[in-house]
Amino acid sequence: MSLLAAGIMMTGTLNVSGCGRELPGALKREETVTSTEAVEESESGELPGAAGASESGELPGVAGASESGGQSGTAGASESGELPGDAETAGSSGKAPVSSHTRWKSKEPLPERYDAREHGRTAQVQDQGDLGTCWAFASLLALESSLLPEQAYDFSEDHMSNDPNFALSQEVGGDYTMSMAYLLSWRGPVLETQDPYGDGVSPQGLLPARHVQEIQILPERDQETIKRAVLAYGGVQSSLYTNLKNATTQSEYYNSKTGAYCCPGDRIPNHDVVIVGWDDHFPKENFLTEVEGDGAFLCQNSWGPQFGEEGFFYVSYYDGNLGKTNLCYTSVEVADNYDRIYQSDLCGWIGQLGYGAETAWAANVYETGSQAEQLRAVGFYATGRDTDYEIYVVTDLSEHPAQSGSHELEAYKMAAGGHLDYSGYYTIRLPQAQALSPDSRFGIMVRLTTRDAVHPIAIEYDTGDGKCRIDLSDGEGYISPDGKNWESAENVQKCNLCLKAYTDLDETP
Ligand SMILES: [Ca+2]
Ligand SMILES: [Ca+2]
Ligand SMILES: [Ca+2]
Repeated sequence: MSLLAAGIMMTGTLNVSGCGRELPGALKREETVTSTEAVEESESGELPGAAGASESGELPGVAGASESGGQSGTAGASESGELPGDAETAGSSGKAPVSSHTRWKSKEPLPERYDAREHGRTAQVQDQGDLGTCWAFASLLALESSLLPEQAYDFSEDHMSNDPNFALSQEVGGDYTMSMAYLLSWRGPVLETQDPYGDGVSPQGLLPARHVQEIQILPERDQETIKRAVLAYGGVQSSLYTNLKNATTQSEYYNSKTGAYCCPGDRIPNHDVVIVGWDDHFPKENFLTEVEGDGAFLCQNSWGPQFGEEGFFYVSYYDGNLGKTNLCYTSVEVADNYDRIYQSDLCGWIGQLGYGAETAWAANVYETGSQAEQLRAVGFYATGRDTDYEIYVVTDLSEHPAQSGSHELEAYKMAAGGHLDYSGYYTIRLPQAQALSPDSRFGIMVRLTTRDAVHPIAIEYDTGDGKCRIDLSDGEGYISPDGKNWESAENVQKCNLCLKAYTDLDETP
């Protein structure tokens, strides 16, 4: 059979957050664009898979939505009800991953009001100054919150926003796919003390203080799930539109007396904040704009303690943007959880690829070093809600499987499988580690089926928008519509696949 044409799309509705400033038009990319002519037929009926954009219209608080949040599958972690901070103990004992899904399962009614500040679960208020680094602050404040109250960290926003893989300057801005790419590649987070903010320099060679292994992207406008995430994991990173620029500016959308913000309507978001609580009875009269009803999320900003209520403010449930894109740091492990990470997507989830169907296969081939290793886990993005995955491993590959027309990739073994409710990045620990020989080539592959998707595979590629410095020479990926017929990701589609492997080195005899 001949291969179906594969198509690439950019992730949907990605915006560069410039923290209140007007951005150059080229950066306000909100259209889905395609990069290959082969994509035409698969584009019809396209639903942007990223950032939950296809979920628009979903009603907030759909019953049961939060009950099934998280992941389930053969590689699921323990059911013991753990508290934030268990990553430390779990990681240092058996190097087991922290269960991500059990914390969602509470059937307890949600409180009408919650304030993470009262529980010691908000990070220290920060000031981004004149730079367009709100995206880095929101990411790291949410990450820090997820580790509190047991573990208090101040991570370095400078290190994230100065990362050499990103081509945007600190003045311009960034977005959450960049912070995901940075954290999930283990380039960070590093400590603030190692790379203090705002001095224009970031030392090289710093090592991450923690390893982020899972970031879930919560469904758009699902207030109940956002609230349950705040209770279970801490701060949830989200975006809004604002014409405020710092603590001293004013806006028709912001009541500085009550710390209440609401910009109804369909503006492009340009500022990132962290949701750290809510109040269902926050009076609608507190807003300058007319809102439909009471209720607001409590948010942490990065404009210093002079802004709002010592750095925090309330954003109406009826704001046009807050709650559309929601990142939750659901698994943050110790930095020695695995000895090695294999990856080719240092710039992360930039686009998506598929064959016009919900299912596609992706494989990355990596080469071990001079020591035997154990393959412990595989990591990938679910690009939409309701993703079924199957993970396969093939070891001791001899040649470039697709380029040579060989069938080596077909000799795979299934290693894990399961279901993911939300989009995001997931690390799936294999129930049984797979032995890898020294100086050998091994392939990890996933069969992904994402509801309503036509491009289920996350890829790194050069969109030409000047946001990231893409290196395609660091990967050997293959894609397939059926797990039998493979084509080169790099040679045919000019992309790397977002598909990482985590290994431990065998003890030296
Ligand atoms: Ca910091
Ligand atoms: Ca610095
Ligand atoms: Ca690459």
